[in-house]
Amino acid sequence: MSLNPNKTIISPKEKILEDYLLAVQSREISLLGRKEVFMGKAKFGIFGDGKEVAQIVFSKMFKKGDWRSGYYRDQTLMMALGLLTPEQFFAQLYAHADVQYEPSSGGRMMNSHYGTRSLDLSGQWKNLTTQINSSSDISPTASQMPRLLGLGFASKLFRNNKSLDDFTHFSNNGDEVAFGTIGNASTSEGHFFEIMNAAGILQIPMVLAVWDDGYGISVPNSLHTIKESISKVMKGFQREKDTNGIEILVARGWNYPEMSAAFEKATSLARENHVPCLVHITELTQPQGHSTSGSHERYKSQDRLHWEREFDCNLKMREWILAEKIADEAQLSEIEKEAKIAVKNARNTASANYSQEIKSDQKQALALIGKMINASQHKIELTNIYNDLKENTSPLKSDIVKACTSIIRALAKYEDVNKEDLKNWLATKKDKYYKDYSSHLTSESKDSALNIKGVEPIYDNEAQWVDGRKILNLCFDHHLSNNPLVIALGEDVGKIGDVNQGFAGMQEKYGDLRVIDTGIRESAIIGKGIGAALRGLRPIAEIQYLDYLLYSIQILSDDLATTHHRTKGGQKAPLIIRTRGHRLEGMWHSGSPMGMILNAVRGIHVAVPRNMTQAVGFYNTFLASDDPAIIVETLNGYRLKEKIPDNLFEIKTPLGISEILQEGKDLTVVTYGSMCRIIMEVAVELTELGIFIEVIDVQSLLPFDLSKTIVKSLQKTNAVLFLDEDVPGGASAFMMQQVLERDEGYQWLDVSPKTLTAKNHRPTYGSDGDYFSKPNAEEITEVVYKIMNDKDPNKYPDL
Ligand SMILES: Cc1ncc(C[n+]2csc(CCOP(=O)(O)OP(=O)(O)O)c2C)c(N)n1
Ligand SMILES: [Mg+2]
Repeated sequence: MSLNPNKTIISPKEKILEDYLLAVQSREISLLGRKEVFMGKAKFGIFGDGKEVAQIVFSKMFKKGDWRSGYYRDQTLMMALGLLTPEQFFAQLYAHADVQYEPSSGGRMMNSHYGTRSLDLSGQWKNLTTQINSSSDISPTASQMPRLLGLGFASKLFRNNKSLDDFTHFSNNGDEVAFGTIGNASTSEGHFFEIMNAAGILQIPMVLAVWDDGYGISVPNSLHTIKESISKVMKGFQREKDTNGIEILVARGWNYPEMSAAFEKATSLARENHVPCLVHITELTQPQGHSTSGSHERYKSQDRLHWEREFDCNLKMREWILAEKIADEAQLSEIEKEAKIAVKNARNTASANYSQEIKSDQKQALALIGKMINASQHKIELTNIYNDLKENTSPLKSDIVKACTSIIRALAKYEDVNKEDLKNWLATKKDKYYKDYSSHLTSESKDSALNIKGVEPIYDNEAQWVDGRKILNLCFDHHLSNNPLVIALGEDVGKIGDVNQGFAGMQEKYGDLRVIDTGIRESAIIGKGIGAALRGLRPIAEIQYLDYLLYSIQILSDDLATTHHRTKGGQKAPLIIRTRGHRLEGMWHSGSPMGMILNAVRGIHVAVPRNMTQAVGFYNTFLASDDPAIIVETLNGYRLKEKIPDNLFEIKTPLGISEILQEGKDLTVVTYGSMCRIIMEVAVELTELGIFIEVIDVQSLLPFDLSKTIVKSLQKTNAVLFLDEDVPGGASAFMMQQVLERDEGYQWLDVSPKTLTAKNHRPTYGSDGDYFSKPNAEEITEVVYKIMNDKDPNKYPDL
């Protein structure tokens, strides 16, 4: 069957042959990549075979400044865009931990997880409009969707908000298109529908290609999608005359001109008119099956396998080139030969580059070990270790560490100058190796939130007492007026200024491009924030109640928390998530699932202010930094009166610096957030029992007490209670581990450490529900007294 070029613009002859070369090269990469895994040179492989031609056509739509948010099938797209070389492909397959060779992730992510570098080596923004940008891929299916929404949404803001005109290194008048890719099966995820609905409402420049190969691993479309077609499913989303919605286009994945026509139409609608488009690319194949983990012969019928061979896009392109007499058989064979050689060479270069550093370390280790062998009493044992390491032709860094550690252990009882040399050398290497994998969890730039010094509030004698919400309102007004990059978005944030009126009046003052109402779609809210932050904006994305953070915890955990780390400092998304929690009313309005958050979001700072002044200090800190953060305001604090500090706009709450709210000598109580007010009331009552507690508000949970205030307090009180509204074993367990283990606080204790938490269930409704579900004053008093009784039963006899 020959393709029939129609009215679409077809590239000139040479360009088509260049495209064919790339398609064949990319296929060779997939074939060779799979072999590398089976030969044990790499651990796992997933490839883009069967999608080559579609991705080459798609690549022609991109311009400088545009963004991609895609998934692991896109090697051809990345190469066609000039964002990936075959050497870099293999460097990632081998996990080369050097961004010079593997710029997507510095060897941190499994192969085919791509991304470009938005930041220079000092962590500062590059000019994003002079490069094509790819946000960094992650593995969870459809998780590229929330971020894609934000990338497209940012263009809308840059185009329509004139105060952003000066930020020419982020955008050129909002002309940038956010291009997405997703697998057919992944469209079954909720993220897909949530985001397509949001895009259709927002009218943003977004073009999403669905690569449809009929399967998601082994599961066919009949089990994934109504009518086995996502473009049919989406018909109700289709825009019509004078309505919003999306444009839906369909093209077959082996048909070059058909795809050109579809992508060109979609891109021009998106770029010029900010219409989001879905381009369903059907009839794609997956010649090597899903990944190196299995073979597709197990689940595809003979008929299907036969069809896949016949409709292989590269084969179809070849047939088309011959039919159209663009080249003859001999020329194509030459191209195919050239591709094979180029890919083999790239593999060899990448492999040599990957092992260069390790082999040099291996050599150094062998030299140091060699010096010890003769002098040692353990000649045979050492020689065996030496020989094993020497004969290892593809050593890992861990092989070197293991060998050196064995030697040092074998010589534990012997003094040897050479042993000291080896120990020092190993310590330096280990330091480097650990950094290879663990650096850049949060910003390491000069703008890191950890570098921001605290500035205490100063109060005038005449300082006004106002509702806590007013303090926040003044803060948000200040930032909106001083930094055009700041935007706020969330449910009810716009017109009514959020459910507690922190943003009251702000939409009226700054417009709906700055203070933005959204639908009820928490993942989309966070995705909008992530995408906008990746493009230089400073969003404050609101999750209305802490309990509803669960709807977005996946995207916070998988995407935002990992952005800086997984790109080894190549990308940042300094998004602030604003939410409110702790005690108020009922199961879904008074949760405090801090343990869940702490365990899920390493890489995001977590601030837990006890009042709105402290919260403002955190907003000021984070907006001056380039790290992402979650700020949990206290739900019951908006109507409590606070004094307006004289220096409200300058105050900064520092990260990881605990504050002593009350000094005491008998027992240290460690807490945060809403519990602070309760414990301060209890502290007064406790003095009547002759107990003087020291109350410490940790202020931020991630990072936690870097100031070591708690351990210093334990040196004085020798007793500790961790007080928390989370479930038993939640945030209280985290705090206890940090204090007793990390900071070695155990050594100062005269009595067992204790936690007092909420009950082992969701807090129940009503005043009594709250009283009996969360730690109450009487319970706290009882626990504190019991600790004192354990500590000194004579002074504090049983009550
Ligand atoms: C949330 C989640 N569930 C399961 C997986 C495991 N998984 C990886 S790829 C895949 C199938 C995806 O199929 P499709 O979207 O059609 O993309 P294709 O691989 O066919 O290109 C699955 C189930 C995952 N990565 N993420
Ligand atoms: Mg699929």
